[in-house]
Amino acid sequence: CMTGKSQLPTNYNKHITDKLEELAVLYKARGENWKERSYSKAVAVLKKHPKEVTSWEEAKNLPCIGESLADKVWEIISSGRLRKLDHLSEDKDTSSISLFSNLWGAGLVTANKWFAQGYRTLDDIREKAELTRQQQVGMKYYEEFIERIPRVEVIEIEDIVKEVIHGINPGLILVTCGSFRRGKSTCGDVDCLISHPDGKSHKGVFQQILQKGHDMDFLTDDLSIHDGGDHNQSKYLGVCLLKGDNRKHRRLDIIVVPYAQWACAILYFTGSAHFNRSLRLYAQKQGMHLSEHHLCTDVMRKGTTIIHEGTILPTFTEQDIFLHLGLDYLEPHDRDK
Ligand code: DCP
Ligand code: MG
Ligand code: MN
Repeated sequence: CMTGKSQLPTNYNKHITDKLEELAVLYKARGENWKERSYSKAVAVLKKHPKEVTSWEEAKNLPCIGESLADKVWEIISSGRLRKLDHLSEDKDTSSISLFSNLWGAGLVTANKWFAQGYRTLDDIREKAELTRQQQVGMKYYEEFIERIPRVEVIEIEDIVKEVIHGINPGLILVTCGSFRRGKSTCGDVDCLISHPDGKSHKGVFQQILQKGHDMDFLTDDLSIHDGGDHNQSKYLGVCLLKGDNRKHRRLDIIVVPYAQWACAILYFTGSAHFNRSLRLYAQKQGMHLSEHHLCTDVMRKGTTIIHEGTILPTFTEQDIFLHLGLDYLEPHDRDK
């Protein structure tokens, strides 16, 4: 939802949209798709609204918000709560499904399938469900993975990865992206982005990192390994463990990119995912195409399919990307929409 010519909108109604979004997620988990859609539409409208909504009438007058939604908005404004949300999050069936979809490698489709097969608890899943290799890892660390990682520990993990890459080549650079770079106090995982400014010394580094990481028992389990070769991005999703007592297994992503893609990669992996979607859509409206690899101009589309790739614009920094798009630069802290 990007409006205006040069400014991304501020969400003046975050206290309302946070709760409605949570409720939409629960409706989705329950398969109540039309409710999920109407809540999501209302959330989009409220996020774009240029001021804080303070009355029932004001809510009711907005597009996509009928009487029942205006009631919900008013309940949040007046009481700070939403009873329907409290009620549904305590509901047994709904909570089984969200319990299942918190398993790494299982989405809502799988969670609903397991529910339909009669499974209700994690033990049911562990004992009776057929798990993929990724889900088996997710199960092994279920309790550890649902806990978020404090920033100080993210830095400890980052330091180990830095030690590893600098043992390979001291000129390699690393920036931890994701929620960490957006300044969150806790993170779901650690997203390490790695490259080399000479444009060529990133080659072969990906496999060396994984080798060394396993040899020193820092990397304990792999979830997914994609080696993009010398000219593309390589991506590792896995599990790491720091040395010492009372340590927890943590989710670690390692991405190695050729330096030509650095700016677009750092922008993409900083997120948020929602911010990325808005920015891609905005680029599309300008006749451009933004990905984690490049920003292209003069893209030709037929419907939503790209029929001509266009020209890659030079982007050395994130600022360059905002400039090409005609947007004011946003600091990572302000990309949490
Ligand atoms: N990303 C995206 N679209 C997705 C998944 C990821 O654009 N479907 C991008 C934006 C994310 C970044 O990759 O910010 C890292 O992905 P994470 O899943 O690690 O998300 P965050 O780091 O933002 O949050 P968390 O604290 O949950 O890890
Ligand atoms: Mg992350
Ligand atoms: Mn991640």
